[in-house]
Amino acid sequence: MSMKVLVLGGDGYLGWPTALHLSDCGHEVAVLDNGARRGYDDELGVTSLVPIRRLDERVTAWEEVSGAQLSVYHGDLLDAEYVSATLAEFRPDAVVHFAEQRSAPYSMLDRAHATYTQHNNVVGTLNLLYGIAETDPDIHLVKLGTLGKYGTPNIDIEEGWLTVEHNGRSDRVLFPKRPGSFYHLSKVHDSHNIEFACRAWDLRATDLNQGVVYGHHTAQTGRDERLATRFDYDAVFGTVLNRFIVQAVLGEPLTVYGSGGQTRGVIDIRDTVECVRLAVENPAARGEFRVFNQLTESFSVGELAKLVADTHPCTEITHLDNPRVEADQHHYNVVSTGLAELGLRPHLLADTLITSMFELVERHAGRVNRAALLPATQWRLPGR
Ligand code: NAD
Ligand code: USQ
Repeated sequence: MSMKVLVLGGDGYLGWPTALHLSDCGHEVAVLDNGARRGYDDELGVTSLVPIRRLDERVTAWEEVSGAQLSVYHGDLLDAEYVSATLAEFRPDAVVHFAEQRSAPYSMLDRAHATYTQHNNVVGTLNLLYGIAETDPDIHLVKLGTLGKYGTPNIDIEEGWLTVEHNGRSDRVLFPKRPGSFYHLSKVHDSHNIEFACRAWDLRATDLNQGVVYGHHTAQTGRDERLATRFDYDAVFGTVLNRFIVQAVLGEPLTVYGSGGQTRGVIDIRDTVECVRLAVENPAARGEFRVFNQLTESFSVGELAKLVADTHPCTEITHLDNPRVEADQHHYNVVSTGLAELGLRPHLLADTLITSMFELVERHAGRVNRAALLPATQWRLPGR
């Protein structure tokens, strides 16, 4: 059944391919973005490794390639009236919310970047919750969360909820969170606000606690170079496996922070877009705050570096003093059954994917700003 889906953050790394995937599956899709991500590039003096077109050019290209139209909204989630007016005009069945500042190092640059991140993310999501409640509480909110909300507790990580027994009584509570940056904390605050809105206003929401994403092409973005999504490699916005692949191709050492024992859940971008489709097409019930852990495998950072080095000849691995505050020896076992039960068939990390990404990076290597590869953000305050 075709649904109307509004994709917030639809100009970003994940939002754009997700919009195309949903459109390709027959849904009527609109994208909303305020262009903030392109602004961070200007601020940091970097660009996407792969050239990306303006949002309106991308939309025209998709129409030429697929025959399907996408509606575009240029606007900011911080503008509550704009958010409500957009919801009232487009009348979505589902809203997929990617539109946040998503870099942990960016949020840790200084006080201004920490407060920007939490204000943008938490207030944007609150505006959206009010907009949905006032326009049509039946709209399903599919919210991109992050696996890093949980941190690395010394117990198995359940799918959002935990049954606790205490002094002879028992309750089902949100799983405790101990995240590792002001960005990750903004996602915790979002989750609490959304869970409360589901209880208080009978909204329906799915929180997708996604691991670190890798990869670039999806079935749709690969159909025309004008449909390419962005690819970040710098130390602020680049995610770890994508960065290691760029470093290997450039002949730079792979920058493992600390011992490399820190373990993270990961997911291929082709599975990200599919997970969102599964969540959209199988909505949460009214009043339900549903949580899925969105990862397909787990690796330590050291294992990821070794995988890349074993695939690319003459690659060195270096261990830098860890600029972050995070455990590098810890228990890590994450439950993730919800999306598999809805039918997810994951793409597991393979040499062939890594090799295909070497080719992609080689084609665009001249665009890399090498100085941006090394981490400049320290989690600890100066002098401490
Ligand atoms: P991205 O920065 O490439 O895309 C986010 C988009 O949202 C950008 O285009 C930006 O301009 C837009 N945006 C930001 N604030 C906005 C606002 N106030 N109003 C309107 N638009 C706004 O990020 P991404 O990698 O595509 O990530 C998307 C979401 O997925 C984020 O919420 C992120 O936390 C989550 N996530 C990403 C990863 C990953 O590895 N990339 C992993 C887990 C979760
Ligand atoms: N790391 C290195 N070397 C590098 C880069 C990173 O050792 O050159 C390590 C980091 O210390 C960290 C791990 O790799 O332990 C992952 O770092 P990352 O930058 O790939 O990912 P992170 O900061 O956690 O953030 C990314 C996305 C974010 C998303 C999160 C999912 O930017 O939007 O929420 O992945 S998760 O990690 O599950 O929270």
